[in-house]
Parts: sequence; structure tokens; C-alpha cells
Amino acid sequence: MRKAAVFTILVMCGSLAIADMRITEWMYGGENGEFVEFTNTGAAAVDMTGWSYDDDSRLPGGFDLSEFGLVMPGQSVIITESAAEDFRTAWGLSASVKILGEYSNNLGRNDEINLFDPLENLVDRLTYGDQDIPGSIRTNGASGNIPAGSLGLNDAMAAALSALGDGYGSWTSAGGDIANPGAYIPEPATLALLAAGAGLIRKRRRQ
Ligand SMILES: [Ca+2]
Ligand SMILES: [Ca+2]
Ligand SMILES: [Ca+2]
Repeated sequence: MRKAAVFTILVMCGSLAIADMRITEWMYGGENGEFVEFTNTGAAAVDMTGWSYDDDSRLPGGFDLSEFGLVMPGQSVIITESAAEDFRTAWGLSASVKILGEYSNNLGRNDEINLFDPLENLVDRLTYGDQDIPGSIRTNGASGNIPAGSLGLNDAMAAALSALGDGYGSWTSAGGDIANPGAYIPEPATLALLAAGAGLIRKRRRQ
């Protein structure tokens, strides 16, 4: 009985590791370059060797993400059309933030972000555009954030535009863009849920 329970938890953790790399932030245009942020929202590290990104042409292998290598739980990584070090300087990011620069897909005002694993499975997708999806945000010069409750749901309507002093920790780049690249801060409610979940696992381990 006890072995079976432990096995179930291990299987759950394994599947979370594959499934929980998520699109957490994007900006299709800006003075310091468009970018997309992916965050490992799972409980285990994810090796991104063989992973790839594409926009609305939806082709696995479009932009290789292998160089990200191992991404730890809670860690965010960035792809940008700018040179990686230019982006790092413009946003004042530390050397520890993983950035892959100079992709050429060019996200448009109405476009799509597709994330593929090494087996070419679609792991996450965000279809966005204030013209195609009336009432949704326009991420030109300010990024969009996916709330924790909407991660992986491809729901552009749920996305929130970055603003100074917001709960996502947004700040201003050298060129005047407003965003929070390199980290994902879930809402306090989510943190409480995560803490409750961790408590549950500890309780089970003690039994
Ligand atoms: Ca495009
Ligand atoms: Ca663009
Ligand atoms: Ca962020």
C-alpha cells in the first residue's frame, strides 16, 4: 500500500516535469526587442535539449531551445529577437538569467507562441492579438503576463498587461519598455496553494 502511494507520487512528479514548462510572459514589440519568457512551473528540473519554439507557422524545430539545457523548478528563461547580451543590459538582468537571442520569427500584433518538446509534442501555446481577439491586451512596449490560474490554457483574454508597481514585479528597460523578464511571480493565492500542497506531501511522507 505504502509503496504504491509513493510510486503514484513519483509518477505524478515525472509527468509534471514534462508538462509544466509554460509560457508566462511575452511582448511582441518594444524598444529593446520582443521576447517570450518560459517558466518551469513543475516540481522537477526540465532538460530543454531538443525543445523548440515557433510562432504561428506551428513548426517544431523552428527555433532550437537546446542551449537552455537544464531549467530548474521555478526558473524562467527568455528568447528574444535582440542579441542576448543587449537584452540583458537593457533590462539589467544578472548573468544567471538564461537568454537566447536573435530568433527571426518576428512576433506580430496578432500571432502565436508554440513550445515543443523533443518528441515534437506541443507543450504550450498562446494565441494572442488585440485585433483578432477583441478585448485582449496589446503587448507593444509593455509585456503580457499569464496569471497562474490560466497557465497552459491558451487564454489571451486572461493575460494582464505589465504596469509599474504590479504584482508581477515589472520595471522599465533602458529603452522604456515595461515588463518583468527573467522571473515569474505567481499571485499570493497560488503561493498559498503551493505551500498547502507541499505540506500535504510532507504529511504523506511521515505516514
Ligand atoms: Ca510571426
Ligand atoms: Ca515583433
Ligand atoms: Ca516574467
